[in-house]
Amino acid sequence: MPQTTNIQKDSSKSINDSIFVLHSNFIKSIENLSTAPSVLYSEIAILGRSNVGKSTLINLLLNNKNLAKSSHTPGKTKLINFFLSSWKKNNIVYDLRFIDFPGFGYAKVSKAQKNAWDKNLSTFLKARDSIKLFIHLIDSRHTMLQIDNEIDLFLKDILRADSSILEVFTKYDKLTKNDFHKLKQQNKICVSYNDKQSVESLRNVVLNKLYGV
Ligand SMILES: Nc1nc2c(ncn2[C@@H]2O[C@H](COP(=O)(O)OP(=O)(O)O)[C@@H](O)[C@H]2O)c(=O)[nH]1
Ligand SMILES: [Mg+2]
Repeated sequence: MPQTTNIQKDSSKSINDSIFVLHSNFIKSIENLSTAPSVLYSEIAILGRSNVGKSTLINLLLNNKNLAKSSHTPGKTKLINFFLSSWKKNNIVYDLRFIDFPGFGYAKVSKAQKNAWDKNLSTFLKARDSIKLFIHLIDSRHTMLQIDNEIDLFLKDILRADSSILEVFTKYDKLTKNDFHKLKQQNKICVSYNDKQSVESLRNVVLNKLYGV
């Protein structure tokens, strides 16, 4: 699989080195597995309940605020969206494919539609073995929600030996200083759209999880 382009390897650099986002683009939207793009890259699934900040985080990580549609209306995204991004770290270029998923527990539909949609998502996530990293977004203000517990159990259940789960706490700008420090003390990864450094650090964690760099 053409996942990395090795220009010049320098393993002496630390995990916090700068990552340059060379290029990012939208690939396609799909409804289910049958029309998913062919497997060419390591894929990163961004998951979490509606409105937790999935689309916003993809735009931040991929350095293009117009890629994933962010909305003030929970549950707007119904399709599974694929994006490609090339990142350069220590002269090595990494091609990564990100997948933006509609929120689990999609809000404004009937229970039957919601169940059908959750089943569709589960089928996709179980079968798509090119997903090497599942990023589970949790709202830092509401860290004990039932839906996040369900997502966590589900991901642990489908996790393959060559993939991993990463919990990321969003919207930390809305926390009191005290609550923020509590999360940081537990070594939780916190991001905010007001904090570029938090996004840069997360890019480093992503490359570290996928490639150990
Ligand atoms: N305060 C704050 N709001 C955020 C942050 N990230 C996203 N939001 C807002 O949360 C809402 C939902 O974001 P969105 O990315 O569409 O969530 P999604 O449904 O999970 O894709 C939007 O109004 C965003 O502007 C953040 O870091 N801080
Ligand atoms: Mg979204």
